[in-house]
Amino acid sequence: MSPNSEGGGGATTAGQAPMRVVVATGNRHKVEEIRAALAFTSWEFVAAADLGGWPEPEETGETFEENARIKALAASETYGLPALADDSGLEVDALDGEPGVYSSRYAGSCATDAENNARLLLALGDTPRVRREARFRSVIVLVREDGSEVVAEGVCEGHIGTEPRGEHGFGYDPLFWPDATPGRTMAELPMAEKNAISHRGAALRALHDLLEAVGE
Ligand code: ITT
Repeated sequence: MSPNSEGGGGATTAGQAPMRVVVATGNRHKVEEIRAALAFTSWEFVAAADLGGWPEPEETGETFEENARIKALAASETYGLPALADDSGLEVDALDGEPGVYSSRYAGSCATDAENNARLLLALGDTPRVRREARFRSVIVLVREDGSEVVAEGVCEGHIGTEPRGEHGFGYDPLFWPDATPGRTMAELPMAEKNAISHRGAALRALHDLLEAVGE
């Protein structure tokens, strides 16, 4: 079944209990996007924060994949369930790929989205439009109950604007103009539209395809 086809049940065969998966994140926006992007499957996503005792592991990795693995393993060990983690961020060409894995902490360890966005605008200064190319990247790690892993990645190309626009989404969405939606920032896209073109949506579809290819 194609990930976009209707009818659900792509992850389990008819009659089986839905696969319960812990989403290893403290970011509620991610949980909502993941639920919406994979709503066509019969998977049931439970937010780690809702189960209590989420350890919020330190993200000591140097890559998105390493950090996603740290979070997914922590959740699967804590809750004894399959666990899915997203590690993601913004790579700006004119800043040599920054903020990258430090996206959530760009303006400091407890920085708000608004503070991170302000720091990004400051770092780019009057850099002209042609040099404001950037991409969001998401790496998803699923740790199954038997400890085996599936890794998937997605990117979304675009550029950084000069002032925030839009109310949807989170993080750098108000500053990011996806190539796929000319005239609108990511924060001007309702969730379904964002998921259709976003890095996280692409990574989740790739994950689903990988599982489907092995009959799961
Ligand atoms: P968890 O680690 O608990 O999942 P987090 O928000 O800290 O939550 P990351 O460590 O993966 O997640 O950092 C991702 C940061 O990258 C996020 O805080 C945003 O600043 C940015 N980011 C990632 N995906 C984004 C998106 O879809 N829209 C806007 N900004 C995004």
